[in-house]
Amino acid sequence: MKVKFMGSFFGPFPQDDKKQVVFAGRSNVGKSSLINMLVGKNIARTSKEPGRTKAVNFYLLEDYNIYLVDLPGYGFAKASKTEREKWRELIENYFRSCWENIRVVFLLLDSLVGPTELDLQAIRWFEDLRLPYAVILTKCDRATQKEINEVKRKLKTLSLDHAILTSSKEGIGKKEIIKYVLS
Ligand SMILES: Nc1nc2c(ncn2[C@@H]2O[C@H](COP(=O)(O)OP(=O)(O)O)[C@@H](O)[C@H]2O)c(=O)[nH]1
Ligand SMILES: [Mg+2]
Repeated sequence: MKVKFMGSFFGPFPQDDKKQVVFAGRSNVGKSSLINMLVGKNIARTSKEPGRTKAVNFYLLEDYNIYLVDLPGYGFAKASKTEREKWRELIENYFRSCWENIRVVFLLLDSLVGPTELDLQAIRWFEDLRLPYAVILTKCDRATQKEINEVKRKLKTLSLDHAILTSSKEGIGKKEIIKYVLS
């Protein structure tokens, strides 16, 4: 897939009317790896160390004229209060200024961990802002079927009936995400 890095933004953000597909979730959940899997090359920087992505990164899918947007992750232990406030301000500003162009916010959850308190807060936030969102389970190669079913059951209790199962390591879920993005 033809893809171009458009930059790391702290605001203002690109203001053209291309649709945006957003990847959100805890730090280290696998956002950058998933973007790399989708585009078939290592364009987004991945890291073992949580909290590396501090800006909002834009990638242009040239064939579809869609932006893939890699948000900085939340919830890494070492973040100070000031860092958390900065993060919130940045994302709030991003959602506010790009709201009309956001086609979907993918909320990434670890297949092994499931939704955490911070993920639930993120979901409430998306709902308050009337942002369309969908759940993606990452790193499914690390979880057993039983563990995945347990997470899915938990999601059902939150009325989240559909989750796309993925593994960037094993290339699982690519087709389903692309189908979702293009539908
Ligand atoms: N086993 C496994 N590890 C993964 C997968 N996706 C990401 N990781 C690892 O998880 C860590 C964080 O990934 P990254 O994409 O940087 O997460 P981000 O902080 O959400 O962008 C890295 O060490 C990745 O190699 C996956 O599908 N399977
Ligand atoms: Mg990242």
